[in-house]
Amino acid sequence: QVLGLATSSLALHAPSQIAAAIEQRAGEAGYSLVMAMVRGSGPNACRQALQELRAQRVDGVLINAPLSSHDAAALAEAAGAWPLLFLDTDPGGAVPSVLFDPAEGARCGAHHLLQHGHRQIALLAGEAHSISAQLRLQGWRETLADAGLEPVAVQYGDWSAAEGYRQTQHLLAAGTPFSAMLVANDQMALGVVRALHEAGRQIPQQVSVVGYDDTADSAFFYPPLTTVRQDFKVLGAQAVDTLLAGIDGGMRSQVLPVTLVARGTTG
Ligand code: IPT
Repeated sequence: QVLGLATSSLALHAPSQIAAAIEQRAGEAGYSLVMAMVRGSGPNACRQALQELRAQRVDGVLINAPLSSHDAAALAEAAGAWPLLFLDTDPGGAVPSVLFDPAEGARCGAHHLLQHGHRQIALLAGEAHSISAQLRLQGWRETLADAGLEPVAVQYGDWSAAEGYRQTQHLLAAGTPFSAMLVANDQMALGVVRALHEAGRQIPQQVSVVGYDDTADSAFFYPPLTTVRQDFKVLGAQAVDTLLAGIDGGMRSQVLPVTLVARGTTG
């Protein structure tokens, strides 16, 4: 028996760690895993990957690629009785999904900075077309607005360290005063921390940084990264168990908890 995984680029740390966790749980359950990369964004890119998996006769598919509720619903409808479980869509949508709560994750990170007294906070969001990036950004904005604040800057990056580095250089060059940054993932935060170091800004004495993901390497940044933890092992296990239930009958959507891990980049 075979499960399918249609995934965002495995060059990114989060999708690759999620894929590893899925593969492990599938193996424990006696299934093998076939993967198809979703190249590009949107429903057509996803449809292509699903066709590749269909041709390999997988019993059900996990989709870890950003899809709006609307696009996810269209794919699920077209799949008919073939079970699809979505890992990167809006938790408010109608399709079966296993997701970390993006609103809660964003709130934790922003709250942590507010508790430390920060008022000048810059935002570095993820890829503009990604639903999770949009929902995290919205959560940050709402939490800041509840505290009577507007972000001092809003930028977007493609989830890579290189982009975190470049966007932070732009922010510094613009001369906007800021005491903290909320960054939509740890990989971008790696580049952010490097750019701040090079500019002579001390972390966390002059600038605090909060990441998002808590990938396996994040505790080894310098300083160790404060971040929002998404437990990818739990995600992988729940995703496989839910899909297997779907192959036998019904799937129940789940929202998984996130937690703030306070380390050395905030104060
Ligand atoms: C999301 C990660 O948080 C982010 O770092 C990036 O890798 C992105 O995936 C790629 O699409 S996790 C996803 C399950 C919302």
